[in-house]
Amino acid sequence: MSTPRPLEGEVSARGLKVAIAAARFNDFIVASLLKGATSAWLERGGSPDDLAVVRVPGAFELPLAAKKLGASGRYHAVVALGCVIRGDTPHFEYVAGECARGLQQASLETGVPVAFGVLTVETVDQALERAATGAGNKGAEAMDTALEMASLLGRL
Ligand code: INI
Repeated sequence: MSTPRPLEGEVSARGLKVAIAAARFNDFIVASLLKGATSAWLERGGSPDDLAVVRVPGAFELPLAAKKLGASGRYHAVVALGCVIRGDTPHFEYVAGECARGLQQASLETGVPVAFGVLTVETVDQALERAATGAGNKGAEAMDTALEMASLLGRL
């Protein structure tokens, strides 16, 4: 007996509306994630008119914005972008942990995919590596994940 063909989503932005929620904290990194996510959106065939960008103060605020965007019914997916650097904050675990937990909760409660494009790193160098232009930009990867999940949910 042959293995059934897996049901998968397609990484295409055609016909989709997506919202990006991006933290302003550590904007020297988040701006590059935002650039990566926006470029990926356009490369995957998205229209600039169908991409919304919302800014929040820090990573801790991302879950509420993601939940509200998801619950609005206007978007097929949400991409959350931020950067939490351990060296910057003695409460790293709280900010990073609550951000991750809250984003997952927002996704599960709204049924809208929320991609986790939030860097949680030890050093600025690690953050710069993951926000560099081209392959490995975590903002671009988060956008691709959001598109794939939006497509998959439409097929389930
Ligand atoms: N927010 C971040 O996005 N990254 C950080 O590294 C960070 N540090 O270092 O504290 C950070 N703090 C702010 C936090 O997200 C909230 O905006 C703030 O606590 C107000 O609720």
